[in-house]
Amino acid sequence: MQTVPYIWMDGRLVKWEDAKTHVLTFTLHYGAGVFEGIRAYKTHKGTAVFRLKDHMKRLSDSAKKIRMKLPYSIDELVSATKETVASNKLEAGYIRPIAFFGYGEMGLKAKNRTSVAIACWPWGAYLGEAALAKGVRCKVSSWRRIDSRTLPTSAKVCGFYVNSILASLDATESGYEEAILLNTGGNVAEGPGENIFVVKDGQLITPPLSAGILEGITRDSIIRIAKDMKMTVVERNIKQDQLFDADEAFFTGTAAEVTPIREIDGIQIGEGRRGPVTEKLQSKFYDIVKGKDRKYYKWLDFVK
Ligand code: PY5
Repeated sequence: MQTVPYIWMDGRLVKWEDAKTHVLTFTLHYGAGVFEGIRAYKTHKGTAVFRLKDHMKRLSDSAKKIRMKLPYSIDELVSATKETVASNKLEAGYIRPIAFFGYGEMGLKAKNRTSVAIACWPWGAYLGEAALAKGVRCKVSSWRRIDSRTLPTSAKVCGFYVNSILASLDATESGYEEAILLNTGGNVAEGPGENIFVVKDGQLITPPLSAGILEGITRDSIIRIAKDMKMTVVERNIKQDQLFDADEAFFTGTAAEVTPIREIDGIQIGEGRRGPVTEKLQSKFYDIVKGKDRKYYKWLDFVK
């Protein structure tokens, strides 16, 4: 990975190479920590962080669901993020805040001190630059998305990503680029780190939050953009075979942005390339994050 000079850790900027923690860090052992993925984009008015406060609000909500008290307010985390991006002179890239229980006791009931770190680095297209235009080939994973009766799936918890990692590896080791996970009820849930949308007969369809998905901020942005474009957006369950009938399909996520899906389990989706609706939404999305659409300035937080 590409490094930058500083990482914000527990209230101050430390050198990248000094942002360390003890091997008995509680979260390293049990996965009880929360994190976020945020992007900063270069605009003509300087660097802007996309929906920063919404991400920090979700971090705080995630923490609450694992009984973690964050030692900083949402506003403090927002300013710490801007300070981190600015001091590293990062024009565009990815921001990773994480809150974890540190070193102390090892029993499961331990309430070790919560540490918070905010790192950032330059990071291009998650599924590759070519994927944004061409689309990706996906595999419906044999691993089901973790169930909301077992874990608070709406939270972005470190340990939950073992499920995502196994699905990702299942897909890539079988020669695909990304996985799609069904939930334990057999409906489509999401990608390992992305929400999913399909286009059918001019309608935009995406699984509801009750499918046990992460309430993606990019998902919400695309829903709002589509509605502003007067498109019909439907949140409803999607069966696996309905994926194959789709005219178009795409992923949304901070890392993945808007990535078209061109094939699922060897079956071509639509024309087998980025569809026109996907392209329209994708291009609007990039205009917005790059500060080219005044109407959506409310989603941009300028670092200076
Ligand atoms: N679903 C899952 C399981 C996710 O991890 C993510 C984000 C999303 C959906 C999309 O949410 P949002 O639009 O709010 O980003 N994944 C992270 C990201 O930064 C981590 C990827 C490794 O995109």
